[in-house]
Order: sequence, then C-alpha cells, then structure tokens
Amino acid sequence: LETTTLKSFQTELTRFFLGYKFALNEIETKINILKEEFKLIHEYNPIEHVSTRIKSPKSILLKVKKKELQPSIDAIRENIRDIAGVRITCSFVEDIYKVSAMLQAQSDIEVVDVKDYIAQPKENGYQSLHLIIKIPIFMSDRMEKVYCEIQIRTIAMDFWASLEHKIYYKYNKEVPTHIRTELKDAALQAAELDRKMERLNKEINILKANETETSFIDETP
Ligand code: 0O2
Repeated sequence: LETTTLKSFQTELTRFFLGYKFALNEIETKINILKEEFKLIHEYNPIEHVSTRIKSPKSILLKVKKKELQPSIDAIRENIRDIAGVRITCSFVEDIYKVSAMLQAQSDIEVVDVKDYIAQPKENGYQSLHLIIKIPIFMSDRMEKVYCEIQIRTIAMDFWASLEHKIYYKYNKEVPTHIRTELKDAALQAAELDRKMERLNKEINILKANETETSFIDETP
C-alpha cells in the first residue's frame, strides 16, 4: 500500500477511536452532574461507582467475526454498538431505574434500545440494565452521533458479573453443568441480597423520617 493511503487510514482509525473517547467524556460529565445535583437535592447519592472502557481492536474483530460483518469502519460503526461502554454501579435496584430515567430524559441522548436483564435475567443468571444510546459529539468541522452502551447494575450484580466473566475467561472449554448451576444459584442469592438491602434501607428511611418529625415537634415552643 502507498504511504499516503496508509497515512489516511491511520488518521481515519485515530478519528474513529477518538469519537468514542469524546462520547465517554460527555457521558461521564453527565453522570457526574446527576450525581452532584441528586446529592444536593435528596441528600443521597444513588451512584456508587462509574467506569468506562473502549473495546479493544481484538474484541471488536471477534465481534465482527461473530456477527459476520464486513470488516469496514462503516460497518463496525453502525453494527457494534458497545465500542464505548459505561458501567454505573448503584446502591439499590430502584436507583438503577432512577438513574436510567434521568439519563433517558436528557434531550441530546437518543435511546436506541433498552435491555432489561433485571426484569428478565439471562439464562445463566446475569442481571443488569443495558441502555444502547446515541450521543452527538461536536468536533471542529462536524458533528457525529456515536453509539454507546450504558450498563447499570447494583454492587451485588456487578460482583457476580465480574467473577462470572473471570471464570469463563480463564476456562475456555465447556463449563461443567454443576458449575453453571451453582453460578446461577449465586446470581439468585445476589438478587436476594439486593432485595434484603433495599428493604432494610426503606425501613431505616421510615425510622429517620419519623425521628425528624418528632424532633421537629420537640423543638416547637
Ligand atoms: P465485554 O468484555 O464486557 O466487552 P451485541 O452483540 O452487543 O449486539 P449482545 O452480546 O446480546 O448483543 O449484548 P448484551 O447481551 O447486551 O451484552 C453485552 C455486554 O453485556 C457484554 O459485552 C458484557 O459486558 C455484558 N454481558 C452480557 N451477558 C453477560 C453475562 O452473561 N455475563 C457477564 N459477565 N457479562 C455479560 P461483551 O462484549 O460480551 O464483553
């Protein structure tokens, strides 16, 4: 290949990945604003942790193969929608839906798909709420809309998914049935833990609210 062709391909590739980096920067800023503002209004932070990642070229190519796509930048851009990924870990299940609603309400975010693996967990037990969105990024000479996948889950769901990912990653043969059954059982236990913590949180909130009311009455002359 000619040097100029190679150079322009390199520029195209750099711009391709930069687009996702800019999209992630924008979404991170949006989440930080939500976090700060929500805390100010409700004296409570529903977001425990946020992480972002850009899919590696190797994983992109694996998906190209799996989806039988043309190995072109345009086909990848349109069909692989999780090159930019954001993972938000929330304290409680109801926070997941609150955060999701707040993001979906933003007018520059176009929601392309919502996969609710909490209402309907995957066969292996995986739980999470996935939003596939398109977000505009403004550059010196153009505007581009970029796909991004936002995964919202609780700490327990994240704990399960991280370990399950590791177990499968390390073991590239068929996982024995009893391990799959136990993993699913662990996912059910994680969901039970989430329900228990949410119930306890609600109870404490009621106690706190009653206490505030009583102290208010006590203070009135
Ligand atoms: P990684 O390493 O996180 O990048 P798609 O091919 O994306 O159009 P798909 O694969 O059905 O359609 O999308 P789905 O189900 O929404 O899953 C996308 C991502 O969710 C995965 O990305 C994982 O991050 C996560 N995920 C989905 N299912 C599981 C699961 O069973 N276990 C764990 N640990 N994570 C899961 P990648 O690209 O597979 O991986």
